Amino acid sequence: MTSRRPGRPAPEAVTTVPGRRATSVEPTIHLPSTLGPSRSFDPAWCLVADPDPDDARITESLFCLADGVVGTRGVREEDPRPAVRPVTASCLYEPASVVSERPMPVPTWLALPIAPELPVGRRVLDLRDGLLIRDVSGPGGRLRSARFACADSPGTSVFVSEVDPVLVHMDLDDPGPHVGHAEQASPLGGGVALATSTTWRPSDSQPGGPVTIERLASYAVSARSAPTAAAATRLLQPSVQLGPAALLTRQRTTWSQRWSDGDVEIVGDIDATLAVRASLFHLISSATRRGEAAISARGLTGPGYAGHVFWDTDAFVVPVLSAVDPRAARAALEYRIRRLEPARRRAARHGHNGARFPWESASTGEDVTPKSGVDHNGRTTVITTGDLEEHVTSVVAWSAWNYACWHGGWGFLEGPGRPLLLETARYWASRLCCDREGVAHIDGVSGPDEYHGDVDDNAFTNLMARWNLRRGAELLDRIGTDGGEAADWRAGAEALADQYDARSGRYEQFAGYDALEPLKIADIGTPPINADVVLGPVRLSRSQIIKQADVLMAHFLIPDGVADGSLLPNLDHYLPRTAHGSSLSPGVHATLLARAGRPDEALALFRLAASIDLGDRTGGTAEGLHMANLGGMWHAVVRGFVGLTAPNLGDRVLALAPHLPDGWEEIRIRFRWRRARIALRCRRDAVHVACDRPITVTIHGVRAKVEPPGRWVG
Ligand code: IFM
Repeated sequence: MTSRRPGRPAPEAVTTVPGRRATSVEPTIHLPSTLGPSRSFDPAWCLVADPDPDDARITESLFCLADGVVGTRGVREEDPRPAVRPVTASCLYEPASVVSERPMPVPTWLALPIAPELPVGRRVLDLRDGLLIRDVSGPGGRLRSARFACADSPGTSVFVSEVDPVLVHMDLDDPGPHVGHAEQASPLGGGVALATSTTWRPSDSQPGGPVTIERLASYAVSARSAPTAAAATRLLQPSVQLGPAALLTRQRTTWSQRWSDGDVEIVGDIDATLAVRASLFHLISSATRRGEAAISARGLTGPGYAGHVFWDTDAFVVPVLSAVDPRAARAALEYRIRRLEPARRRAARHGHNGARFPWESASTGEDVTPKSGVDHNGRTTVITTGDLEEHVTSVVAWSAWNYACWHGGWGFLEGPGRPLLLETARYWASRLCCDREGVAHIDGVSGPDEYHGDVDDNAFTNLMARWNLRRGAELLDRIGTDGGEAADWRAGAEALADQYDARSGRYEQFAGYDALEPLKIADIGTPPINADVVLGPVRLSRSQIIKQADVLMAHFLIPDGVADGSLLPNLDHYLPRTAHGSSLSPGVHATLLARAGRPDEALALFRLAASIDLGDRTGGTAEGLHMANLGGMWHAVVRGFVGLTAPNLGDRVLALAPHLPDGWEEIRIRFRWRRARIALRCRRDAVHVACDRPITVTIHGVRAKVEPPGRWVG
């Protein structure tokens, strides 16, 4: 099998520091005066980009501002034709071929007739409230601008600038408001309408002084029917009445609440703090809280992977949202719930029961994985991932269960989440094949390691299917409408081959893996590396080099579903064979190394994860940020270094097992769990637990009850 988008080989040099934190920046950030006083620059909250024409598209991804409905890349406001379309709307696609869908082009709200002669200058993205600020002087004059995507009014964006009149290329005698409209419909039924209102006014105090330009824009977006311009205007009206300053006040309130519900700070490591905060910012920004959230592999930050939704969302993104923004997590699960019918049809087409979710999903819920691609030599290759990567189905079920453990409880699983558990279990029950000895197998799949396609008994796929069957049976027991299915599912789960060898404590990745050429990654280069480019697909598929965590994904997702004591033997076996050729990989390994009590090794992988987008480490950031990797950094800190485990349904104790690497004095995290808001400060010798309701925790197994407002434990 060939990998779909080989990309360029990763550079040799190892950067251990995220590349977008400036060390010397003026202590004050100047805003256009309409938006209030200047603010202080805080290196733990501010991403900075100096002008660099070579990486403009990378910065555009990193500076994308999104609100779950639309995302606007960090293009300069006056850029009439940026290389990548600047605006993306959630879950809005058009047909790309007979089988596929791609994001529908969306009209842009920017492209102002100002300052074409000015350089882009230094820009700061202030994560505290999602304000993108630009302050640039050139031979032609000066421009100060700020813009934001209204977090409490999704679809609406604000741009304000103060600019020398000579740079303004429009009739300044007519201050407006100038109203604009655009509409675009998708042949798939959905569409978008845009309304803008633009005003400009000369300086009151200084003749010939800077002109203030304000533009407000609202997008009405629907995946089902094309909205009218009137609908967009109705959305825009309240914002026009409030004006930019009041909208910014609301923006601050909304983001301050979001950060108080979910934050990460690492005392002693500003780079790590900034990396995780930037991750949280972009993850939270990519999800709507109403209806359904279609969170693609690149969120709303760029066109990579054609805007398709992968298992990345269910395994890496939804768990973060479950802990920091439960309504967004619920909306992401709703996206899967609303696509059960096509998943059922797909299972039926293959002669199975239940529901099989697609490897790549867009608006319809049919599988939209392309059937061919182009490799690094320009040759057309067959893409088989859509047929073979079946594990997405059990990971959707896992994501629903995990959400229930954090928030939804049995109520969610017995109600709207029920088919996500039961229909997937039904699929696996009919997908298993028993041999004469009564051992059940799953043949002809690809696990997460895409270097080895079409294998039998992939340990991860089988372990997840077993987990899915057991949890499905548990739910059937609870709702009491069984008819013998629960017993069948339990029997299937017990019969499944899992490739475990009790003597070595190791899972063989799939039947026959151990007999492959015993190459290690050090034999061919330094990860991250595109091993398919180095070895060629044929030799690669005959070697033990793997693209990303595969067996270890089971330890990552279902630690209670793998053999006791099997984490270390599998880490020590598979990590030296892993290319980290997928951005999903470093965060998983960082999490597991920290959990295994090896925090310094974990930190190296964490830094690799941080460099993937902040340093464009693998050359893919221009096409959008890697959502799974952003999630992976949160997992590494929260589930890895802090060692936080939310209890299973029915249990009520939060477990912590902190392991801090050298140089990290304290890890501070905030999250929500069930009805509580919790803040932890983890040091090597003690943990401060703050909460707004009584909770019970264990720290390295020692139990403590904590009453609000909290106390030191340990
Ligand atoms: O889902 C991933 C896959 O695991 C590896 N290739 C890229 C996909 C999208 O991020």
